[in-house]
Amino acid sequence: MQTNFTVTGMSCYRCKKAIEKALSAIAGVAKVAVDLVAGSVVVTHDNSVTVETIREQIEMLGFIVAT
Ligand SMILES: [Cu+2]
Repeated sequence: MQTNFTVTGMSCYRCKKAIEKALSAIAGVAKVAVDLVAGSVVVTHDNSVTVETIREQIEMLGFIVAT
């Protein structure tokens, strides 16, 4: 399944890398696509990963998840 998050606070390549690294480390996450311009993070994951888990990981890095 694929979940699309709208994330505020991602401003540069390092933000992108930090999110990709943190979310890829979650077991069950297959793919992470960060679009800095659109402010979106699209995560491809299996059913063992909840939206809440992904959201918490993004927020722990200091970003704000709108959806
Ligand atoms: Cu940055």
